[in-house]
Amino acid sequence: MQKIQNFINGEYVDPIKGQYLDNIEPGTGKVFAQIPNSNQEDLEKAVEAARGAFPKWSTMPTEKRSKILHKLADLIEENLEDFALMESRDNGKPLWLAKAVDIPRASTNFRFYASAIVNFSTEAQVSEGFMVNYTRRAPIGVVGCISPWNLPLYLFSWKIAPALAMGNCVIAKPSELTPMTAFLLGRLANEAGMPPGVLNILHGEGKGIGQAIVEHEATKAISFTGGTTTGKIVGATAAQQFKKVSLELGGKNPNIVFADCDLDEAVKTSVKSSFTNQGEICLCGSRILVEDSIYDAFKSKFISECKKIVVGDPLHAESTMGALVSYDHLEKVDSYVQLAKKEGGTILLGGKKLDKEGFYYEPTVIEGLDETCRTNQEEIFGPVVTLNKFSSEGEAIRVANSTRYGLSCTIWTTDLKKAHRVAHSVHSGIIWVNCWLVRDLRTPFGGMKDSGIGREGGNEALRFFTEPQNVCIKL
Ligand code: TXE
Repeated sequence: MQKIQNFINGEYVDPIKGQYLDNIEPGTGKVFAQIPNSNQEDLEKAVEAARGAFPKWSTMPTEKRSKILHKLADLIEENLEDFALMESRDNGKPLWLAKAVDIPRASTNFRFYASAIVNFSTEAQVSEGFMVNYTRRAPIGVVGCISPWNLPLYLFSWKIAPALAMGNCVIAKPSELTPMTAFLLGRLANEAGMPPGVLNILHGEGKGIGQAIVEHEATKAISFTGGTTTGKIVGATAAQQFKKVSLELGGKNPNIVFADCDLDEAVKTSVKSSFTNQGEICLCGSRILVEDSIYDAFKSKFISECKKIVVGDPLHAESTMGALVSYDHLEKVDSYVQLAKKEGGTILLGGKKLDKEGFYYEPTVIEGLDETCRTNQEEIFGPVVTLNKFSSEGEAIRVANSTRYGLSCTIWTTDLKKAHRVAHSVHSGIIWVNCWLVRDLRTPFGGMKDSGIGREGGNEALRFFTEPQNVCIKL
């Protein structure tokens, strides 16, 4: 069985205390690797390495840093097969999905920020004849990046790429449920020419090493993606030391289908926005709101398309959906379906675990639930969606806004004015009109309300990883 290591100062090393956690393969339910359960001593080593690497890395010519990140992007592409297989076995997602989306997009993250950094410019304000102000955007120093299990390498790279591009040294922790692709990345960082200590990767439990990274006085900024409950703890901890913090948290995203939409397109994309990656994407549309005049038509088409989904072994090409990430998560998802029944919901499709080894759950569609019930309020983060009727634009907006979350929303309509009107009334950081999950990496990414604070993406991320300093010169 494979035993993975931490990556500190350009070397793979065992955890100092020699403690490990089992890593379970969701597709089989069996242990397939062991991962370090790192502690404070491992962190001190990583801090020492990162601090030592900072003076050189932060003053390296931008073009040179950019070249290293481009090379890292190339190497991920060259190792696509290995990365995709690891990601699929680690997370339970279909192998074809990891190959087509997760790993290529992780490579794109490095390539995007490698290019962005050479095009990045800071602000200057000139008051003619009086003064000139310019903003110096210096890298912060050592920063902490903590990522979740649903899109393991994609979200890991989404955080570390802008931090590194800006000249920071990183201490990163992938989720203990999906550590394998981050582990593979260390070797490629060395091959790409990244100096030792610039990127350090520690594995282990959130409450242990994750919390320690946030608490350590060396990490001056924390970029976190994960659950809202954990986000609260991370935010509160970071606030004690006035650290910069970016929190990308959960969602309970509305998918609003107006009667004047292109129904076939709305159905086709809604199947994807409900069940891609087993519904384990924070941007999935888990509450489908349909205008009453087309409710029955939408429902029958949607259900018949959902019936075509094949749940099965993530490594099999014909599986549309793989396994959920863990036994605990499977139980959590199932408990929400049981709750939905108690709350009066009707299960139109699915609603059961699969009778096989591994953590498989049927794609599940529920109707007949009030917007205030827990099933429609809490993030389930699995293959479970609710169908709900609305009778007016005002009602759709009110229901869309009725949760504590505000991450994303999709609007289906062919009426341009209505699309803008509704978009501007829904409290979500990301609005898609007649599409879903289409991303331009230059745009701000993040949520409102309990879905988080701060924005990632493009220049927002580059700016986050700097300490702005205004310099004023009197003329
Ligand atoms: O995430 P956690 P969990 C949601 C989803 C899911 C729920 C819980 O609803 O069911 O969150 O999932 C690290 N200090 N999302 O428990 O705990 C942890 O080790 C520092 C939405 O798996 O938030 C991991 O690396 N770090 C989400 C990361 O935080 C800590 C994606 C995320 O884990 C820590 C995943 C601490 N005190 C789950 N405790 C999204 N928005 O995409 C944990 N961690």
